[in-house]
Amino acid sequence: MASNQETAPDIPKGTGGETQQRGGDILTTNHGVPVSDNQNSLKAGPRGPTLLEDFVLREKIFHFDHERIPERIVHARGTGAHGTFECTEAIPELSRSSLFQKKGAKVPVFVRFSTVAGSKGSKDTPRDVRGFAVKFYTQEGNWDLVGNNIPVFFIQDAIKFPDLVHAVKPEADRGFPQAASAHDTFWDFISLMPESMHMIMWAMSDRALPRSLRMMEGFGVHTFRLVNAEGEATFVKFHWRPRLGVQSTLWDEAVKISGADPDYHRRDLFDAIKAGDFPEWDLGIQVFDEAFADAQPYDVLDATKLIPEEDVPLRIIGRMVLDRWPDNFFAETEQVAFLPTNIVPGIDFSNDPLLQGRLFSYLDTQKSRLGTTNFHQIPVNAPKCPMHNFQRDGMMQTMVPQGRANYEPNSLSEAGEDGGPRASDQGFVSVARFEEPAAEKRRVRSESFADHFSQARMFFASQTEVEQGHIVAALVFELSKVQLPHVRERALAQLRNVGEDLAARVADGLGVALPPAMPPAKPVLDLPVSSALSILKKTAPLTGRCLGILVTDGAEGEVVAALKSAATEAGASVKIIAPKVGGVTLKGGKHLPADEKIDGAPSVLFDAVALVLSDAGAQMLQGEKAALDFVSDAYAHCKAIGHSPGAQALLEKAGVTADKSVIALPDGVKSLVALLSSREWSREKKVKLPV
Ligand code: HDE
Repeated sequence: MASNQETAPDIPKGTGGETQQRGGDILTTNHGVPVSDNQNSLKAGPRGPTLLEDFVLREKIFHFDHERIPERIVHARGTGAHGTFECTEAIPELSRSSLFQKKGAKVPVFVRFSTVAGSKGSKDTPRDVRGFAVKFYTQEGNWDLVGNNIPVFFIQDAIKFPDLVHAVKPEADRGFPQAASAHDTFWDFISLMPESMHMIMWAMSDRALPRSLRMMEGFGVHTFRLVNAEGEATFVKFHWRPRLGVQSTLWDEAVKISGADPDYHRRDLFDAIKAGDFPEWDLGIQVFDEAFADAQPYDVLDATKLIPEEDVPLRIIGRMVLDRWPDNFFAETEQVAFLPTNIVPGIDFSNDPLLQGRLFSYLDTQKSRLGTTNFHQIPVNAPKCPMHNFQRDGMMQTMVPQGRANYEPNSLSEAGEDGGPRASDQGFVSVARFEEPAAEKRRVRSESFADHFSQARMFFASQTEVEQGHIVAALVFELSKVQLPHVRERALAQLRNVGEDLAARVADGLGVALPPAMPPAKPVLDLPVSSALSILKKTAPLTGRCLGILVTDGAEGEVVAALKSAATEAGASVKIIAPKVGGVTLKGGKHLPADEKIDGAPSVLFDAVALVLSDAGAQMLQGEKAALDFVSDAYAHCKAIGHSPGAQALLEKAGVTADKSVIALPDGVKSLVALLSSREWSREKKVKLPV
């Protein structure tokens, strides 16, 4: 086949992934012209006007003026990483996907985590659902599992999505609040949509306040299908399980983190990958058939429902490791385009009406956001397997198709030569299935979607007392921000269907009377509790946690060293915080450099703290608000506090009273580290945190 490539070998072929700058030491314009001066524009004389002729200046400013692209309508704020997915259990009997044929087989992935409601520049730690989107670059094309960290959703039908998003985003007339659901329009909409109540329970729970992106579960949410080589299909739900366990912050902590470090989650992910502590998740599936689906009191096509793990246990079939930070945030994390329509042979959709709507939305939105139908050529979006078709031209076309025929069928030559590619019997085939042949074409919601409260009640009942307290506090906080009394009342009326006790506690927290219940469309069932829905009923390892050690001049170096080595041994990290970032002089004269200055690293950034202070240092810190806040917040947030004898007076001034998580050092070094992933919940009764 004749090609220009033979005569000009250094021209990039433009297959996506080869569109890097070509290097060289000399600065050039976008068109390769060497630039002689990058400091001064071209002027008519040293103090004269700038000349229109200055193509170097104009090109530079022109390009800069257009650097931004529209942010995502939802999930605008996010961060991503590259990694690998490995099949740990082959499931050819369930799926013919090349991903799952051989234990040990690996493919590259790109993952983007996000918040939903806030703009691109909002904070990392609002109360919000988190996006958990994974692009698998398989040998048969890209599969995107575009999920969330919560297994259910607010609405059942895609037609309500624009309303939901309008309601939660900043209010139309005033343009605020940013990244917050605690306002009238959100609760107005939600309280008129009883189907959202299950998701509201999750969104008001600690799940919406993850401690780290590395400590979140992920869910495909919808029911999908797995299809084997014989064309036999089963239903499936996808789950990601973090090896670091699930962990959350407290609300008061999340609020303070957003001030101390609005980039808390992306920094945490970046630091972990940079340190070689690569986050890992197991991929689990819940597989079930139509008979199981038909026997449940809910519809598996309804995205406001989950399948309790007690009913269909998780089967772990893979492992994902994130081990490479993107080279460029914009090129990769911002331009990555996830599409639920990116599906591969061996996996298929279900009729979930929310999923069906998404199958339109994502492709459509990319044209607005990335500006061209050729967004699939951007390296992060391009498949890493052969890709060949007759789609042609369009804005920003970077491929240079070869050959004469750009249509099919054609008879110019055999497939693969000038005549181009042909469909194959190995290609994607949708599951063949009769779709209720007698059904009328109607705008309708299935009767099987009508129970809006039973699983919401199950979720609340499945939480520990502490977690239930957090849900109540979150509802009280959110509804206290609602200014329209009728909206607040309607929300309370809906909550009565979830639980009388829950609604009464929220009404009490608000200081308002409980309104009459809103009659549910269907009787609310008392389903068995599902312990898998609670965070605190699961154990969390120490790995990935961070100990903050506050030091002053004259501190005992051996204690700091012992803490460091115990933490490192447990897989945790350590940060040294000092009155000045230059560090301290330890007892004995050795210098200890600090990572942070005390008011730059409040204790909300750490999982537990140690106060290794000299008597004089502790005395001095008693007069510093930042030091008192450091200690009193660690205490109020139920974190373990280790302290050297010198710190006693500071503890007292900060209001700390003894309990088993206030630990004397140096004896308690190991005990302190052992508490890095747990909290002293008994303090919640002593310290009334603001809600
Ligand atoms: Fe999305 N969603 N969504 N969504 N979604 C987008 O696509 C949409 C839904 C999710 O990191 C948008 O590329 C509709 C459920 C994630 O780039 C948009 C409906 C779930 C991300 C869109 C839903 C999600 C998005 C905005 C209801 C969990 C971020 C930009 C039918 C299973 C992906 C974009 C990333 C992003 C539409 C509901 C997850 C507008 C219409 C349910 C993780 O197309």
